[in-house]
Amino acid sequence: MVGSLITSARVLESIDERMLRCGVSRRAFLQFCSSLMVSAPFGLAITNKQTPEEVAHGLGKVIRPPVIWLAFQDCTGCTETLLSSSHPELSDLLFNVISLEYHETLMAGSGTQAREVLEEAVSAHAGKYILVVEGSIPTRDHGVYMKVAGRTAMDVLADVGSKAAAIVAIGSCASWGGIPSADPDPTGAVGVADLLPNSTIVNIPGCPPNPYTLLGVILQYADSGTLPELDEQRRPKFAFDRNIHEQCPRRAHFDAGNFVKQFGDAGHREGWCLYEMGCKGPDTHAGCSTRHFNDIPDVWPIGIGAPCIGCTEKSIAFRVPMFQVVQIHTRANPPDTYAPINAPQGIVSPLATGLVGIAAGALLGAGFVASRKFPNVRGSQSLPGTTRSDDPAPPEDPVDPEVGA
Ligand code: FSX
Ligand code: SF4
Ligand code: F3S
Repeated sequence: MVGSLITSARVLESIDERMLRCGVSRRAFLQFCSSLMVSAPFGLAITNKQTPEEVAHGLGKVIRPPVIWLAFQDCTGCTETLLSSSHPELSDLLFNVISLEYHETLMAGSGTQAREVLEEAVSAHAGKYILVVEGSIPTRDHGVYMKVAGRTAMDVLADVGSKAAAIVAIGSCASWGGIPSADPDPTGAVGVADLLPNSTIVNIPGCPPNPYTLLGVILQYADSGTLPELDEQRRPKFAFDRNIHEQCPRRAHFDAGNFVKQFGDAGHREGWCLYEMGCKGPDTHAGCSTRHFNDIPDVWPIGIGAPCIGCTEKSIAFRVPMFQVVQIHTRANPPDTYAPINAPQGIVSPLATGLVGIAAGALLGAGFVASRKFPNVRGSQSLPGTTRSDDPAPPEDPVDPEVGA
């Protein structure tokens, strides 16, 4: 796939020029821009546009950024997750939005031919390309545990990374070591930032990561030449500023004290909270509770009944045992503070019932008014194809044209 790009990609062209040359119609480009508006995460320059025409106008003028993708100690899940995205199709992204110069898994060439392609791409686009790194880098014994074309991964990263405009470390392995760095860490696996601490690096952890986060970072760079705002672990805030536990669909069960005690028990079948099965959601920042995988609703760990292992957190995944229960740091544990569900029932006087009824009625009324006043939250993410919070409201009295007004 990439091989066909390699011979023609030395001269970079704008997305408009590229599409015109490849016979992509304006209509198809606008459809592509519509899908970007839906699937690209909120909070980016591209998702602040109002219409597909506006996106097309800006994006069309963009020079396709050259991208070099290196794979080190990995399971290829990061590439696989990108291959599974369909809004937009991967081929649109690869062939039209970016100029993918080198990707060992996707390219047809191998051996000497592949090595030459990498060398040519690095020298032709030095200082301009985005380097995407997948997998950790072995450092023990001078990095002898991984060699590509006779060079250690450390050497390849130092060379290709030092000439990149920016580096995206995709997946937990490239971000900070991931699975290969789990105890006893036989290869001394580290992430990109450990070896190139002074480079411009965006970490997109996750095992696997969410493909739309990579899409968002690349689109932001392509559209404006800037990178999104990062947190202290170099993760894009637009995707990692939310806590799984606070936006989990099972949160009501946590608050009610309904916990799965064993996989397959009645609570598990009912979709109860997985906290006691070691769920790390309370300590984990990621968008997967609202932006699911493979473009399929509910396809994410907790959605399919597995506890979150904290795969986006440096200090949790592959460090803390999978079934170890985490402390609740940020919130009181409701079962300790709320009345037990099966509290023994006493006899309640009719007067007390009436007073409680009045108080509950007042609270419900206040809650209703508050919910009416609650503004749309622009930062929330939604699945591809779902309604955006800032979409215009539907007309109040739709008129059926067949019937007439
Ligand atoms: Fe690591 Fe990527 Fe985990 Fe795998 O290749 S982040 S092992 S899902 O996918 O590097
Ligand atoms: Fe969801 Fe896990 Fe929190 Fe339970 S502990 S509400 S399953 S994130
Ligand atoms: Fe990872 Fe937890 Fe999400 S394991 S994919 S951060 S639910």
